[in-house]
Amino acid sequence: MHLTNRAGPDCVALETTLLAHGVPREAAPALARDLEAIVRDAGARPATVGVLRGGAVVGMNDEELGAMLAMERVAKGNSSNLGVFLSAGGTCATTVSATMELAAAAGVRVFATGGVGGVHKMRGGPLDVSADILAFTRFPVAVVSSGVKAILDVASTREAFETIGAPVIGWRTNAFPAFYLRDGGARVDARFDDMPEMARFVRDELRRTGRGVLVCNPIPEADEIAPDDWRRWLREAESRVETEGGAGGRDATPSILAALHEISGGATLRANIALVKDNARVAARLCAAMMEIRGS
Ligand code: PSU
Ligand code: MN
Repeated sequence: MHLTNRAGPDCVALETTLLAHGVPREAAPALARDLEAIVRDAGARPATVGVLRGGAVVGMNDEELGAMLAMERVAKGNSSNLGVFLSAGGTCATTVSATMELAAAAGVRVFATGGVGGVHKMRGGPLDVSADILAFTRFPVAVVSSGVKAILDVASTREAFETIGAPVIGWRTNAFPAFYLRDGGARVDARFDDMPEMARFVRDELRRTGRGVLVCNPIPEADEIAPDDWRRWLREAESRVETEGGAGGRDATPSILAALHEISGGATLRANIALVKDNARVAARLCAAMMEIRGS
């Protein structure tokens, strides 16, 4: 693999799929800049991850990120098709699974995203389980997220983490959050209220097991979406995507997110951006605290 590694253990990985597919394209460059600035301000170094013309990059520069986000259509790379882009000289944004894979190869231990993928069942479609889940069994990276996307079967997704034996921990929460909602209806394995304590746990766990940790940071209270609005919007978004012929496989998540952003008049987009930024802040603080542990 051709890997340009500008990162290391003092870095927080950021992914490109949420930029290229999770928000309207015109919002992506500013979000990318803001996330990198937030990580720096909180005491770590940002390392945005993507694949450009067959080369994996951990720590994309402005030119590389600008080139990717200027493309009209950017492919979505997860652990299953990452190698195809690498071998064919292709370009793709990386999802949680592919970002974990490349971050691990670059020695990066902390990664911030919005929400991880999981178990999804759309009416009439097959059972869709994101590659994100199993990536936690393979790559020693702590992923700071607002739990899993609320468009998923949240309870089954939480069970899947139990099945694969990856720890799910809460930053100042006992509840397993679901993206726009602070409480997704399930629990975390352990709650941490103190950053050095969480840093020690994460550092030791990554070393001991060689696999990932899901760190759950609920969306800030002020940005949470009212559950009633959420249920209404999701029903409408799903039926819209279905009547438009459905969106299978890799298009499912981007299509539903885009429909939600429209139906909610931008409320879900604002909430999404707010939670991603907060996750970047917490991830950077976690990374900085891990760097302070002697011998790490
Ligand atoms: N977080 C966001 N927006 C996103 C994602 C995360 O706020 O779009 C992306 C991540 O890259 C995650 C992907 O891996 O959604 C899940 O896609 P799928 O369900 O197809 O596995
Ligand atoms: Mn999927």
